[in-house]
Amino acid sequence: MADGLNMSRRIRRTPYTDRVETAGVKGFSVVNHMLLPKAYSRSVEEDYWHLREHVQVWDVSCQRQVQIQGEDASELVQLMTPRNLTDMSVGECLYVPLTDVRAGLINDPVLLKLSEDKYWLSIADSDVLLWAEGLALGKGLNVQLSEPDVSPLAIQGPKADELLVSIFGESIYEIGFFKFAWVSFKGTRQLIARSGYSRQGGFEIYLEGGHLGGDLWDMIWEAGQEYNISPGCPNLIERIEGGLLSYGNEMTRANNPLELGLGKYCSLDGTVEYIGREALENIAKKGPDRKIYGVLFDAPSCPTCSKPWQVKNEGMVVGQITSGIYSPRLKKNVGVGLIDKGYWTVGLEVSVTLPDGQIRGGQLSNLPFA
Ligand code: THG
Repeated sequence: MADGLNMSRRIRRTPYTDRVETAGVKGFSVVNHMLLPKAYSRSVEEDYWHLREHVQVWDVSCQRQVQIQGEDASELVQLMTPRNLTDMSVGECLYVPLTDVRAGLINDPVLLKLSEDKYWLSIADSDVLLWAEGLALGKGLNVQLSEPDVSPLAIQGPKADELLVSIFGESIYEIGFFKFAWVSFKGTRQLIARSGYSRQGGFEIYLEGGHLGGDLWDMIWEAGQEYNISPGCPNLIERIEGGLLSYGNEMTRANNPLELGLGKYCSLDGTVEYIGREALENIAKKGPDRKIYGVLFDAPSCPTCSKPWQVKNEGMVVGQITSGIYSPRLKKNVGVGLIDKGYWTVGLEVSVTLPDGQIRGGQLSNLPFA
């Protein structure tokens, strides 16, 4: 299959793309109509080990912000998610499923509360701004919606704390998980959160002002030399092992939050009103028809999963894998996907059918993988 990406203006560059190219990027994906680096000179496996030991800088500008500001901002944000936001404080980040009227998933962003009347939804790959515009219009809400000039740069890995302390000082240590604070950079105030799309710890700097992108990258890069920094990107092995879901892969609007294990982020007792509440409560009453599981299956390494792979038990199709890759740590392939009701047993013997027809033996596993 051809993998080349023909660039055009419609595939937006980021404030860091020039640096990413200098750093030797080998390929991109497109998320939110924007470039996401997918590989540098080293293999995914080498990057995986490096991420677990050192520190990496990731251009995740494609995590665009949908800014919701105004008198009715809190009302609109609550309308968009089943997660109860009543007690959310300024300075907090929350992972929030967004649902449509059938409780299908629209997106699974990180929500940031900047002030009592200002929020950012840091989105995965779908056009949330248009959905929000439509809701605001239809409900007659007093909000201003925009995609501000904000481009997250992630610093991930066990040495991220030390690296950022060396730049911004000891106050970095005080930022709690999924909390944010402000740092000064070149005379501007920038938001920094302890978050990111890995389980290795780290931060995301939500750079406001794209013209500062090159300078921010350079500063992190230079200070990072002491910590064996590398350019990187969300790592598929690490993400699957860590049970981090990917919108468009593990979920689309055909899926609801309960089957994806996001029930802990859903209010189901009627205390808050949101789009899709009735549908979600009905699914909860009945129980979901399928549930997300890990699948650990035999080597050698599987190809890229661009079309779901059937998972069978005793010859019966019981689910499908939507992302998979070889784990050099577990010495098996790790996959993730939805499994039908009746087969929800960790350790259940299954087989996975790869695109070339090969059948590999495996077992259902909990997420994250041990
Ligand atoms: N960071 C930011 N924006 C993002 C992502 C990110 N937007 C797109 C995508 N990633 C959204 N998906 C996720 C999925 C999981 C998590 C974050 C974003 C995550 N969840 C924690 C967990 O599952 O343990 C914490 C959840 C919580 O306590 O609220 O980290 O990575 N800016």
